[in-house]
Amino acid sequence: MKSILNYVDGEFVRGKREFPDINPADGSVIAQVSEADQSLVDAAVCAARAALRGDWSRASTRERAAALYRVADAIEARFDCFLTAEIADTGKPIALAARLDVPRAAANFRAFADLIKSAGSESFHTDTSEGKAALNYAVRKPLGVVGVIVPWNLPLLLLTWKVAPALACGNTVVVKPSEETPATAILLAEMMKEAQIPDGVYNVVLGFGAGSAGEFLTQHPDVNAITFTGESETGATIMKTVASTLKPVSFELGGKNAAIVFADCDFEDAVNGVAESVFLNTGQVCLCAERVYVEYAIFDRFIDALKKRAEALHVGSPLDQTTDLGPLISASHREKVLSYYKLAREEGATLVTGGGVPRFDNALDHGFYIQPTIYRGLPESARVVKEEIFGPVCHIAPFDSEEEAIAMANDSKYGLAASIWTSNLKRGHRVAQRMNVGITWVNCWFLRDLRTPFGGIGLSGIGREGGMHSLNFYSELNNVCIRL
Ligand code: NAD
Ligand code: 6OH
Repeated sequence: MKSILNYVDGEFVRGKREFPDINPADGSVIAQVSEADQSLVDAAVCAARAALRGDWSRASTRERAAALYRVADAIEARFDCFLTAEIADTGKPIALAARLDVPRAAANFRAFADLIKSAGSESFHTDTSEGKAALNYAVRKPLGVVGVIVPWNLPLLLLTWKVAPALACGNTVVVKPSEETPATAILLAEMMKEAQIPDGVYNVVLGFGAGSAGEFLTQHPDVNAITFTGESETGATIMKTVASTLKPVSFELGGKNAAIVFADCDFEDAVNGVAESVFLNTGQVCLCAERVYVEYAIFDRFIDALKKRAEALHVGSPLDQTTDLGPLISASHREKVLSYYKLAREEGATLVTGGGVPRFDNALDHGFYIQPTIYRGLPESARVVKEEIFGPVCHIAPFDSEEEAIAMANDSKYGLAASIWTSNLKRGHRVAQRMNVGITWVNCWFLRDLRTPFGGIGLSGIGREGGMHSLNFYSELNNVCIRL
């Protein structure tokens, strides 16, 4: 049986306990994962601190950018290894991982290498009271040791989205991937070696959250900042933990995202786009739409078309190139999503399609599959319409007016993303600007430019990452004032 070991100070290290890494497509154990105990987390943080005093933080931005390019090249050179590891851990369809997850990992390193090379800093000419002048300029310095805690839905994509800018700014990192998906974080360690990133700059500790590697990392007095992507509740727990050591945090949390479809949309385009936004990655993307609002004039036609799309999705083996939907991540997550399917019935929803577990009559029956599902007929106050489910499911409701659609979309404690489907340019801008979210797409969804601000409001997060926002989080500014 394969073992997945922690990566500390350039070495692969075994912890005292192990836990199984399970393939969600058939429930089989693919590896034993070594859990980091407190002493291993201490060792990782200590190595990261020592590396901060070494060549990495003192390197010129050009040298660091060149190193990040080498990491990107190394990922691409081992594309198939990353693909295989990510698919085995997550069960995501090969076509999806090949077009999204692995390319984005390389793109993240290149984007932040480019950015750090071109990033300027603020400067001001200041008049002094005695009629003279002063010059102010800000110098970017590393934050220090950054703890990176990421979830299981887009493991490599989200990890590199944080590690790349953190390293670009000269920090060192201790990464804690999800217990469900440890493989690609460790594979990336090999790429770091190949790319000659100094030992101690990139460390990985494996394990769980509370009482395990995640909590040990957030508690650690020598960790300078925490960047976290995951559930809103976990964010709240981490915030309490880091309060005693006053660590800055960047949080990308949950969502209960709305799609608003106006009668003047390009119908086919909107059906395709909304279907993708509901079902991609089996609905396990924080940006997925779980609330779909459709203007009355096209409501019935839209439901029929979305139902057809859902029923045409190929739910199957992740290794089949034609598979659209893989399994959910785990048996317990499927229990959670199924509990919402049950709740929808109890709350009085009308089932449009799905609602259960598919049968394959082969090994996939041991996997954690679930049917793509659409409900209608619930009041806006229903829990199914309010709470994040994180599965391939949406509730679809009609609206009369633009104002009503905006009010319903904004009636959420979350505020991550929204999509708007209309051919009316003015309406597109008007409605987009009124969305109480961090990211709004018009006539598209999950179309990413890595230079743009990314994050959420309310329960969906704290702060923004992306482009200069990432550089600003992952560095400290020292303002230098010189009297001239
Ligand atoms: P999770 O919060 O359960 O776990 C995320 C990570 O935090 C894991 O590595 C976990 O081990 C760790 N963790 C858990 N408890 C901890 C603790 N007490 N201290 C320190 N670390 C702890 O989330 P998940 O189930 O892995 O991921 C799904 C969630 O992530 C969904 O809510 C989804 O919306 C959200 N998400 C948000 C974004 C975004 O960009 N906004 C992106 C992806 C996922
Ligand atoms: C959440 O599941 C998806 C997050 C996506 C990003 O952070 C990104 O940079 O595309």
